[in-house]
Amino acid sequence: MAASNLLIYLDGKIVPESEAKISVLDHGLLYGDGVFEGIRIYNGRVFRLTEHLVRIYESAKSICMTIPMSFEELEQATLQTVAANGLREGYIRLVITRGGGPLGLNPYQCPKASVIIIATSITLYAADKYTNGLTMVTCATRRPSPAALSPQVKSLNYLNNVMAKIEAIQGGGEEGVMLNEQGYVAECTGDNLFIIKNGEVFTPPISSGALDGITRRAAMDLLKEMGIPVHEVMMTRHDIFVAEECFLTGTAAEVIAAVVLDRRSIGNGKPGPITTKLVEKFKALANSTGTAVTY
Ligand code: PXG
Repeated sequence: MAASNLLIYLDGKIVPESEAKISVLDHGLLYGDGVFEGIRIYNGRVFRLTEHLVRIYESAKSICMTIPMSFEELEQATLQTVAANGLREGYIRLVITRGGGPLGLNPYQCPKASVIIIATSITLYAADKYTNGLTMVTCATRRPSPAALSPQVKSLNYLNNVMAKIEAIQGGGEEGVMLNEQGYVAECTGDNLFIIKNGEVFTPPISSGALDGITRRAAMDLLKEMGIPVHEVMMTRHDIFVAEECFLTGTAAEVIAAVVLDRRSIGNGKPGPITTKLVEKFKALANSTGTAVTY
């Protein structure tokens, strides 16, 4: 692998990537036992940092994992890692693994969780997709049932979503629509989904199995400011097929139009006016708010 100049936060120290190593006995690797967050940096500020930190502590609490740092310490470590890398635009990956321990599922045998902070860049879709919109494919792989694991836990086990992404790519698309066990639309593989019909906006409720996305919340706030009603309702693929516009939201994806689902054009097959306006508003918000980094 090519050497990088990345500086990584690992358990209290900021070290070069080549020195940022964790044990092969870490239960994050062995069992997907851990949690993560993806956060964006815009214009030297970390967007919605508090909301992301609240969510990672909630994910950890839900899986009985103690993050071995206070909220304020994790916040400072995140900001310091961004500053150490001199990043003014980019992406932060917080990863908390269960830590090393003997083989066997029992997490109580892992004395201490490990904290990893990576600050770098991420490109989910090619630049032209932000102009022309994404092609989506419905995936056979369903969102995990809440009876298996709460869809709100951003755990290190993202295999369902990886499988869905494979299906989307094999099906000739960039993004996959994931349904819940009942067949209602939940979200995409790493993004929340919205449609526009008769000038109003609709998105699956959290109870559909969608992640309570932080970009989703920001988009809903902006739409309300724009005077556009937003409804959280169960929807089927049919509702997407007959929508006027469709867009996706996510920290990595930002706000992006989706123009095809299962080879049917959505609306006229081009990013629509409400989506285009929302993309502008989101950029303005992201570039003017957030926790300032001290470089
Ligand atoms: N749904 C799922 C299943 C996600 O994992 C989102 C929606 C969007 O939520 P936010 O809060 O980001 O608006 C996510 C977000 C990565 C990566 O590689 C992370 C996500 C999705 C795709 C890639 O860091 N998580």
